Amino acid sequence: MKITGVEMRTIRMPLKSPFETSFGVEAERVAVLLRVLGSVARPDRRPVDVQGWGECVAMEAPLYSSEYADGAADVLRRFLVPRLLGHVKDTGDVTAEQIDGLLAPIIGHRMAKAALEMAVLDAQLRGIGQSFAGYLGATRQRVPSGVSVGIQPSVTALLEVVGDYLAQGYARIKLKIKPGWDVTPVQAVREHFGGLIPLQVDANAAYTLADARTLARLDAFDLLLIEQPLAEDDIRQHAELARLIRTPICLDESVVSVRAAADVIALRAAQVINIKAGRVGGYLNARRIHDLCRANGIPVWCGGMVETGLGRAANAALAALPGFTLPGDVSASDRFYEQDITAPFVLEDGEIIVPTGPGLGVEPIMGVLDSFTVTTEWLEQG
Ligand code: OSB
Ligand code: MG
Repeated sequence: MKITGVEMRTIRMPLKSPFETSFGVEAERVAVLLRVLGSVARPDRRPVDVQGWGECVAMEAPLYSSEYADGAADVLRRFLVPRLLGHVKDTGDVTAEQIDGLLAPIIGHRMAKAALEMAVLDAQLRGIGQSFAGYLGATRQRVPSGVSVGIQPSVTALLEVVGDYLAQGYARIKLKIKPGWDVTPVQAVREHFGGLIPLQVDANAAYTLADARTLARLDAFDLLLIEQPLAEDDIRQHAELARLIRTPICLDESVVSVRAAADVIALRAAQVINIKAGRVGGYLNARRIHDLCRANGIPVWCGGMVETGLGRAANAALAALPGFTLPGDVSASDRFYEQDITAPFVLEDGEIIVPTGPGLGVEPIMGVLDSFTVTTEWLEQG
C-alpha cells in the first residue's frame, strides 16, 4: 500500500473495576492507537483509499515489560513511523510483511512495532477484502473465552468474582497470584467450585527459584498451568523449576521473539506458551511462534493485554488458528469496559465470535473514541 500519513492518539479508558496483578493496580487503560491512511491498488490497478487501525498494548508504566505508552509513542513518532514513511517515499509502497524487517534496525520496542504492523495489515486487508482470521489461517469461527481474575482484597471477594464469571459462562478461570496470595486463594476456589473447572494461575514474574517449595504446593490443585512464575530473563531457571513442580509451566513475559520461543522449547523451560502479538513484535511473529510450537507439540493460547475492541478483534482471529488448543484471555469487552470503542465483543456459550469482515472486521465508533482521546497527532513524511 501507499501511505499518506499516520494519526497517533493516546486514549484513556476507565476500567469497570481496578485490575490488580503482582506488578501493580490499574484503574484506567492508557493506550496508543494508530490510524494509517493511504491507498491500495486493486487487481485492476485502480487505487482505493484505505485506513487501518493499530493498537499498542504497552501499558501506562513499564511494570509488565520495559515498554510503556509514552515511550511507545516517542519511538513511533521519532523512529518507527519515519522509517516506514521513508521506505514508502523511496520505493512507492510497503506491505505488512516487510515491516518487521524494515524496523529491525531499531532495537526492541516490540509493542510499538506491533501496533504499526497491525495498522498496515488492517489497511492492506481492508483493501483486498480479506479478514485477519482468513489471512492468518484461522480454522474456527468461534474461540473459547477464558478470563483473567485480578488479585482481590479477600478470599470472599475472590469467590464472588469467580462465581460471577462462571455464571457468565467463561470457559476457563485464570487467577493472578503473588507471594502471599497463592496457595490460599487457589485452594479456596478449588474447594468452592470443585475440581472440574478449568483453572490456571499467573504470577507475572513475582517469584524466584527459592520459592519452588511454595509453588510445588500448587501441584495439589490440578491446575492447567502456572504462567510466568519467574523473571522475564530467567529462561534457564524456569527449566530448573519445571523439574521441581508437577504443574505445567507456561511462559508469557519470557517469550519476546521467535528465537526466545525456540530457546524455551529447546531448554524445556515451558510445556505451554502464551502468545501475545504485542510482546513479540506483531501478529506475523505471533503466527510464526504458533507454527514453531505446533511443529514441536507445544500447546499455545492467546494472551491478552486489556485490549480495546480493536486489539480484541485481532486476538480473536489469532486464537482461531489450529495450534491454539487452550482457551485464551480473549474475554468479552464488558470484562474490562463499561463502554468499548468498537461494538462490544460478547460471550456466547463461553465463546467469542471471530470477526469475518475485511481487516479487523470492527471499527471504532468515532464519537466514543474521541471521548476517550487525550492527545492526537498527525505524522507524515517530513
Ligand atoms: O500477564 O497476561 C498477563 C494484563 C495486562 C498485562 C499482563 C497480563 C494481563 C492479563 C489480562 O492477565 C489479560 C486480558 O486482557 O484479559
Ligand atoms: Mg501473563
